Amino acid sequence: MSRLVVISNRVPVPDEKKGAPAGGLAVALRAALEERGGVWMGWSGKSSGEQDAGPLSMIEDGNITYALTDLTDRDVEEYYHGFANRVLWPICHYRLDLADYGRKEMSGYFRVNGFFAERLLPLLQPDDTIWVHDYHLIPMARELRERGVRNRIGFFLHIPLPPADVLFTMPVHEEIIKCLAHYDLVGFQTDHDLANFVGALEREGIGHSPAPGHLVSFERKFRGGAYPIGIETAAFAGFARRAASHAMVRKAEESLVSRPLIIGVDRLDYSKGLTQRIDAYERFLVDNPHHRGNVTYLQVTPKSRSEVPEYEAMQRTVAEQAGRVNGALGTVDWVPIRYINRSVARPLLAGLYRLARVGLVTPLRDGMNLVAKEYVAAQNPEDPGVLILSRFAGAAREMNGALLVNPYDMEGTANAIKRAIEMPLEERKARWQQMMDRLLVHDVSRWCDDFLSDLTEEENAAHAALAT
Ligand code: GDG
Repeated sequence: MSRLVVISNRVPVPDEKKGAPAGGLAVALRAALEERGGVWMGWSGKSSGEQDAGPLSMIEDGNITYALTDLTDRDVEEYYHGFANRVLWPICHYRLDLADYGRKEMSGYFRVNGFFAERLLPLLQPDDTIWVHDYHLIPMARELRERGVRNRIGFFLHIPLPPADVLFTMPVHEEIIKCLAHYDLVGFQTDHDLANFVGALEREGIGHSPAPGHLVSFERKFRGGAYPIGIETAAFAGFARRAASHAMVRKAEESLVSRPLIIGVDRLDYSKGLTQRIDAYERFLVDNPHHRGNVTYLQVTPKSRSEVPEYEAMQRTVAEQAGRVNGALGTVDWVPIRYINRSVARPLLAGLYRLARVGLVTPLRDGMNLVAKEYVAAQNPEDPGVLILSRFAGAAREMNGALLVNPYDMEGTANAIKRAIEMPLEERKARWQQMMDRLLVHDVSRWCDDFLSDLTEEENAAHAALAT
């Protein structure tokens, strides 16, 4: 088995584990690296100011080497806050209204990718398998190839890939597609994302798919596939079972005084549909007065990307909205929404999932959404809760026991909340079992294995081949 080299924007180094920002990527990849040994490289999250970054900082942990680089202020501004989070993120989440395209940011994005490639080069061995993650690093393979790297290089996009009409609003879309053609394998969360990619190639006559999973574009042959990311299902289920006796979880349980709990857990991000969700919950309470005072909605929302103006504004909006609902509908002995605007510890989170009768996961658009999967895995098999899931989350393609909702349809979501709260035990069990069976098989190790075996299989030996 060859070594694995992972490149992602942020790297969860061991001593940062506790305070690491919430995110699905960290949990998913450590397991694969531990098994194969190798390197995980990325940005330290620190700025070197106006000075060029110093040497890589290297941290050894068992058979994993973490390699971190600082970036200059200008790099952080243009590459991270600029092109990645104010162009690629909104466009891939269908928010054309929020995209703020600038040539300076775009060239910073490509420059920083070149810089990462330059720094990675001395760490590479000839038979390493290289796995690049997410929208920050799309040009990485091209940058490495230009520096003579012939290794297998795979790319996984954690966020959605929108259809051509949306993608092409980005002035530099053709360059982005060209960059993807330098990988041996490009992985998406769902078959819809893959189909959107093929559609984008065909729409402008810049590529096609001669056979399922095979792609040709800009005179390069490569592969594409759908690899829905999973969680460590069995481990997380055990973790949640044990967390039930955690002191804070017990306290939370006592404070509910037998009211059913609805839980939402999301980074503070406009893609997660928080304002629409609170509207739907309010509608549920207004339409169902008998449930008022008899249900509690806990929304855990760690801050995220606060330096980006849209996120800063949203932080205020959501807090105000929760406050308004509590002011309008709360009573002296009942608060409709408990809103926590910071990260909670993972054991507490697992215990809270298990306590909750309803998991409310209603993003307007989401690559996968691991919260939906964690919520299901955390349930007590004898008394499982109900997952309400947006049809626009990648997870909706798999979670067939969920109540699927359209998050733009406030009444529909309000009705689903009512249905979930009132759902009889037998139906809850049947729906949960269906989802859990799938999650146990399609867990995160399976995801890694599927991607890596497709990336390394012999049939792909003519990797990064020029199309003839
Ligand atoms: C991206 C894509 C895709 C959240 N709050 C707390 C906390 N979290 C953890 C959750 C979960 C993770 O963060 C969030 O993962 P999601 O998948 O829901 O969303 P993104 O962060 O947007 O992730 C997404 C994912 O990548 C993986 O491919 O599914 O579509 O956008 O693990 O548990 N963890 C702790 N405290 C919190 O307060 N400890």
